[in-house]
Amino acid sequence: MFTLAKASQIFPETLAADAVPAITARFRLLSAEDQLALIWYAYLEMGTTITVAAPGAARMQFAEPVLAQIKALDFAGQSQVMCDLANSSDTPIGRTYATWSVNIKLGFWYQLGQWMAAGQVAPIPEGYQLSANAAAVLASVKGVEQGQQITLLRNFVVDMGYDPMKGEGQRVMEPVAAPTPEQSRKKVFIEGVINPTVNAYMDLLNANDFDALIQLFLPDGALQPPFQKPIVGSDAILRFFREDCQNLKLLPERGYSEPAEGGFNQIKVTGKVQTPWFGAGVGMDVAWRFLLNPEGKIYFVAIDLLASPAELLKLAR
Ligand code: 45D
Repeated sequence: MFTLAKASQIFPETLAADAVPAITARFRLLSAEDQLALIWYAYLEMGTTITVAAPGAARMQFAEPVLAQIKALDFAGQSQVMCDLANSSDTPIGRTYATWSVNIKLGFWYQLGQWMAAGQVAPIPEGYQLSANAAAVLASVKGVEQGQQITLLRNFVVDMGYDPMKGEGQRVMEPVAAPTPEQSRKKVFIEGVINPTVNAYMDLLNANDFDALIQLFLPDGALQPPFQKPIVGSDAILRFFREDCQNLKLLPERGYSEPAEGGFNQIKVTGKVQTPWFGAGVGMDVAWRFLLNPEGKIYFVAIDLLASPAELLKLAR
């Protein structure tokens, strides 16, 4: 029978973008000043080709008290807060930050970035020289594809702050919007795959219909996001969907399915995913690796950020 460890090994020829964890590990070794400056330079550079969508008020309300507190400080105080966040120092702001969902963290930095550009919050000092290591990490960031670059920026932001609960605590998240009304939903077409569960997965996630989506999973099923450990059990997966997966756009292109042992079915699909932060400006190349039980319920699905667009076509053996 399948265990989770074994399930995660399906379609082993899938090449994920290993540059992302490698660059993230090198980034973590840099000083806080270097980290902030590096993100600033990377962000400026990206801004010439893609723009970040301004977060809505529903998301920003949670970060506003802390943002107001930071804006009221002098430049030295503001720089200190940002360094403390990058250092994961144990401060009240660092603890609050750690309770926010990913999107609130990103919204917080989006606002600080706007204020830094406008001169209202301490900028990166003019002529700041990155250390040799930081310059090398920045060069690596610039060298990867856009989908990998935004994943890196997201990783950098997620890791900041001080979390005594190590991710196990209650999390503050933006409200969950109502699912897309039935009549405005679109259906995906996946070349080479005709499977009701896989199609429903894509369509329900695209419609933000998380309550129906979770019904496709076995109670002890698991979902593994890119570069993360599997999230196990429907309660945890539903929480993840509500917290992290609103307004994603899944654009699966093709795939194939083959029988696995015990009457299970393994299906690999490749295609693109867009995040609401960048809209159609950035399409991330991904693979979904599904393992369905004989009744068509999801026992395991992994989402991989692919190493290169060539991986999109690497399907049948
Ligand atoms: O420190 O099927 C400054 C799942 C300088 C679900 C700054 C999925 C100082 C199941 C510039 C101010 C979710 C797994 C900082 C599929 C400083 C499923 C600011 C996959 C920090 C398909 C920086 C979904 C800023 C995927 C503002 C793959 C940075 C989603 C902003 C991927 C960065 C989404 C932003 C990604 C990054 C989103 C907005 C990678 C957003 C990235």
